[in-house]
Amino acid sequence: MTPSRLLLALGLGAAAAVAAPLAEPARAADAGVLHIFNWTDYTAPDLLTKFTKETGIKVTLDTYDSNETLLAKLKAGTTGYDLVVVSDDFVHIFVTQNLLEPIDASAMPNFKNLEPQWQKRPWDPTAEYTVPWQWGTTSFIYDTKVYPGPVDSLSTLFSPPAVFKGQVGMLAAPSEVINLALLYQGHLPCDETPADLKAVLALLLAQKPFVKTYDSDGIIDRMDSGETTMSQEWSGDAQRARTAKPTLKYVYAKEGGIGWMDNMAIPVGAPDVENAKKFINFMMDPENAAIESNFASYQNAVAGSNKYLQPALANAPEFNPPADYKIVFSPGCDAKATKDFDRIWTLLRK
Ligand code: N2P
Repeated sequence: MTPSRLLLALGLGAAAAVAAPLAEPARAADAGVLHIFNWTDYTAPDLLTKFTKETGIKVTLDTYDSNETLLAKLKAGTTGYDLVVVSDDFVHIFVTQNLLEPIDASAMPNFKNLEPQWQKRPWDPTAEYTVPWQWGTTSFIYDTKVYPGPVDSLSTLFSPPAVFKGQVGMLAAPSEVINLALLYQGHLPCDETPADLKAVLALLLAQKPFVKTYDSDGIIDRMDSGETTMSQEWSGDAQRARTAKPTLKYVYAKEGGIGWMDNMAIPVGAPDVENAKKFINFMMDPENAAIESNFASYQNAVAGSNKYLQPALANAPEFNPPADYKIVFSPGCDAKATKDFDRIWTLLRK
């Protein structure tokens, strides 16, 4: 699949979120240390060591499990973080709420290394706030030893065969779960039609007895131990799970899957904007981008990085969606859809 084909599926979201009051800038006690806040299990340790070696800048890393968690943290005020990673569909929410610092990425020396189709992304057309981190798809994995299949539909995840009772893992964020359920039911992400959302809630409530846990962290371990035998999953983590346990299979469902790109950004109030910019520029180097892809198993947006990929990753099915696979990027939900999703999520989780 070429990224240009992917771009066909992209759309612009309506920015309708309410502006939050600005937090006082953080004053980190350890000035000069770069504080990164990224998704769990998503930052190559070698990359941080290399960055420190090349620049002398020390790095700390904290993690979160969803865009919703990151948003809540930044909205709550001073965090002391210099660099965060936001998914495409949430960028407009962070920008509208004045949570991101303009960084003018196109003026950075390595910006030219980005593949042209990722230099102008619909969620940040002039690279005013963000630079691509990695991209992938969201679908699910299952253990072929527990259920031989064949499996070609999201129905296996949402209306599971009896053998999966109490053994399904789902991601822990409304945007992740509801958008995939909407896609399964033939709708687009961020759908606000009351009847469609009612049907999604009914689907998720019926699925609930099959669900062991809603948890976006620790999926690989739970699938490896057999605590869960089927799980909603992101493509790269699915590749890593299968490498640990070869009976696992990532499903390219006939209904399609959700596509996403995560993006580096600098939060307003970051104590070390200049060091964060150095790190962003560092990540647009082909070799560095490949170190990250080789660790997390997702595609990056840097031209020339492919030659540094490990063959096991470059040839992995999770890394290479079939040419006819329907990948749907979420346009980014507006305030109304976000509220609807939160209501469904509360009803599901109570
Ligand atoms: C975490 C991967 C998160 C990617 N391991 C979700 N966009």
